[in-house]
Amino acid sequence: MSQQSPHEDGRRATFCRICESFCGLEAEVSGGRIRALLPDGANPHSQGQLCPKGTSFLDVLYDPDRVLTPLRRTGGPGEFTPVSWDEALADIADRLASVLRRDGADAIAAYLGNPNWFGVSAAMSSQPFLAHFGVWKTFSSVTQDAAARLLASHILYGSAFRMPIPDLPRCDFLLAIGANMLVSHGSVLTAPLLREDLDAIAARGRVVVVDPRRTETAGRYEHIFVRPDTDAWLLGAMLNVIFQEGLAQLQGLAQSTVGWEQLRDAVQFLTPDIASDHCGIPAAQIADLARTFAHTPRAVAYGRTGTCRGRFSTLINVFICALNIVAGKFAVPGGWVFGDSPLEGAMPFPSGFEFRETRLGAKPYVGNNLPFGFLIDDILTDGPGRTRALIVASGNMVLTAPGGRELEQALDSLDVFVSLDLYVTETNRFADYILPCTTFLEREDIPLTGLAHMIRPFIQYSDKVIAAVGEARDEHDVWNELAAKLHAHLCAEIGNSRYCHASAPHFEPMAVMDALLRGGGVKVRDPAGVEQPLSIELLKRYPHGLTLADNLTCSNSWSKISHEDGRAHLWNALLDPELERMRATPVAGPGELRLFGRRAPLSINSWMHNSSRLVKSQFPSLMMNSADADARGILDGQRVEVCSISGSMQVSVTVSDEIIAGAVCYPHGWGHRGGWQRANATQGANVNELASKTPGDMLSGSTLLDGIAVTVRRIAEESARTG
Ligand SMILES: Nc1nc2c(c(=O)[nH]1)N[C@H]1C(S)=C(S)[C@@H](COP(=O)(O)OP(=O)(O)OC[C@H]3O[C@@H](n4cnc5c(=O)[nH]c(N)nc54)[C@H](O)[C@@H]3O)O[C@H]1N2
Ligand SMILES: Nc1nc2c(c(=O)[nH]1)N[C@H]1C(S)=C(S)[C@@H](COP(=O)(O)OP(=O)(O)OC[C@H]3O[C@@H](n4cnc5c(=O)[nH]c(N)nc54)[C@H](O)[C@@H]3O)O[C@H]1N2
Ligand code: SF4
Ligand SMILES: [Mo]
Repeated sequence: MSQQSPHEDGRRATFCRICESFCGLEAEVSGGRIRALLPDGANPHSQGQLCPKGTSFLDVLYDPDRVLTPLRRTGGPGEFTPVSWDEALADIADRLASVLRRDGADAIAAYLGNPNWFGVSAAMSSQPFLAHFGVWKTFSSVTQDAAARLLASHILYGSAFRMPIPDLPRCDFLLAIGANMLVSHGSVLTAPLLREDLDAIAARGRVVVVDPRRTETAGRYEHIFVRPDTDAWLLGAMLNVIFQEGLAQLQGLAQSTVGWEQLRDAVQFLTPDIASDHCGIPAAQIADLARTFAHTPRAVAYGRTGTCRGRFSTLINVFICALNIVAGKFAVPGGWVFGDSPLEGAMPFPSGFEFRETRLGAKPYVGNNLPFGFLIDDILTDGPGRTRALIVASGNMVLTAPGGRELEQALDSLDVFVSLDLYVTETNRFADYILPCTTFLEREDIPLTGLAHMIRPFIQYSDKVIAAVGEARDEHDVWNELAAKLHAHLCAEIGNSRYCHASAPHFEPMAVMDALLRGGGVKVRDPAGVEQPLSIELLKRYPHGLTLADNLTCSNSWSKISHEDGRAHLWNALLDPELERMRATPVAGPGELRLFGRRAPLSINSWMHNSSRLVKSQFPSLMMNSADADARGILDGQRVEVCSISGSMQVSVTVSDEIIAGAVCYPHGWGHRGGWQRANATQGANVNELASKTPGDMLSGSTLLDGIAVTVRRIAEESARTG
């Protein structure tokens, strides 16, 4: 079956790129418009699985509030006038050129938001542009969701870009820490049939969820309540029990790792009793969990964002990997393994971590990301080398990152601020230009970010389903044109190869992708049964996608370690001060409240709240345990003020024993006041105004988002504002 071309009527196979599941979609096209988005039952990977965000994406594609021409700021924040692409790009190029002439690349910063990683066009072209002009002040959503995980990978495996995944199809015991997999649909994990996979594990074994809230995932399986930001104690104590009770795989550790004795000594003080005081889990349960984990042959510990945004996130992520390795669950079926990406052979895996000297001191630089707070300070602090120009690609930091009003002030003070987006957002309302980009339905792609994290190796190519709506352009076209106006041509440097003008005269990310696939070393059979290297051409012959293997190899994970000695490093001197800091941390006192986040099935971070069918049933509220509500005289539904050292918000309360006492919980991505009218009309506050720009985990620079110390007090009805 051959691929149809854009505009052709009929049913078109493609895939969703909102989250990491990359579910197969079928688009019904007539007259050049998509009339419906349906689950693709013929997609062998997702087999008809699709969540309501996928089917509702037409609300974004044809949103009357979507930006469809370049906009130039002509007044206060949010006041824009349409301009032509030529005019916009010429003026942006002039302004960037004068910043470069005057202050050099130090004065330019970039923020790449979450959707940037969900498409070949953006992911493969933003870096070449920034690298060409020497822009190193790069920031992203990673500081808000995974920097600690990347740093742990650098420490253990020698590359921040190597992240293991749990081999769920063959595992009998899943310990999920700080991950709400049934709502998020998995992160650093591509498994569109996740519910089926978890149900199957629970049927043959156990799924144990460690979370301060009885989430949708915890409620369906086994749940252990933990106090926010205390997993380091739980995991350290589990490791200690495993070492103390002779459950560690010492022979394997001696052969294939270094630093395991240091790890063993480091956690020696962490008895289950001490851990229990901190995390609130009974000591006997901690010890039992450690024993069961070690004794189950096919077990795996997996953590996600709830382990990446506290004060000890690097330590926690090292402990999770170490738990798997020490108990012999690494590189085995059902355990903790590296995925089998078809790009593997063509991709380099550099260390991805250093302390970078900046004019405001040394900062961790994790996977090319600086701590977000540094961006704010760097813009607002006078002196040579200060950031004067900012390019944001698919990011909405005012609602997703820390900084609050100070961030807004910084954004409004820039000489040049350009945003590539679909909407006028809370962030780019301060921009000089908004450049309208295509959505995933208007561009060709492969599930790039998912390839290394698929529990069942799979790949799919989708052409654009329809031509770009309005004047929207693919990200790579924007970067290309901007580069051309600055008399530059983009090239991608990948490993020792340089891909310039992959299809001259224009830098074509998909042509680079094709070269990488061909060079990746994976061979597959074409529909006629002839073995061929993987290529885009070949993938076009499988419109619903191609299964590359039924299972992961697993045993090859040791060979994917990037350290020169080929071993996993279970300890690093960087962790010594972290451990000391942990030892000096007191147990949470009575009456203390820690704020953490939650996701909703019908939301995706900050940007699908303009879809009526998705938001009409969503009423964000502060979840609070009844004991904490009673102690403060707060009733269900009442309005409260929540204060941290960084800011405050007024919200309504849901009293619920779904949440542990001593904590409160509020979703992020609300408090809209951009150009999205339906979103602006939603209730809800911007929880990130309570987040500090000073990192919680100094080592990785991660933002403290889960475990923010807050106070909550009831506000008199008459002074309650909506929001
Ligand atoms: N308190 C708290 N804060 C959090 C979190 C939390 O749990 N709690 N979660 C964090 C996490 S995990 C993340 S990943 C970050 C996300 O943080 P960001 O990446 O900063 O924000 P998003 O909400 O994903 O917004 C993405 C922007 O991209 C635009 N966009 C969508 N698709 C496209 C596209 O195809 N092209 C272009 N050019 N633009 C597009 C949207 O309109 C939106 O403005 O938020 C983080 N912030
Ligand atoms: N529906 C929906 N799906 C999404 C997104 C979305 O916004 N909406 N966002 C996407 C993105 S960008 C990402 S990164 C992924 C995230 O994927 P996940 O990490 O699986 O999703 P979260 O809901 O953030 O899960 C984090 C869990 O950690 C818990 N938690 C908070 N603090 C702690 C703690 O200190 N210890 C422990 N053990 N748990 C804690 C929270 O209660 C929450 O249940 O989801 C993706 N998928
Ligand atoms: S689970 Fe994720 S990829 Fe699948 S339809 Fe929903 S948003 Fe799209
Ligand atoms: Mo994320």
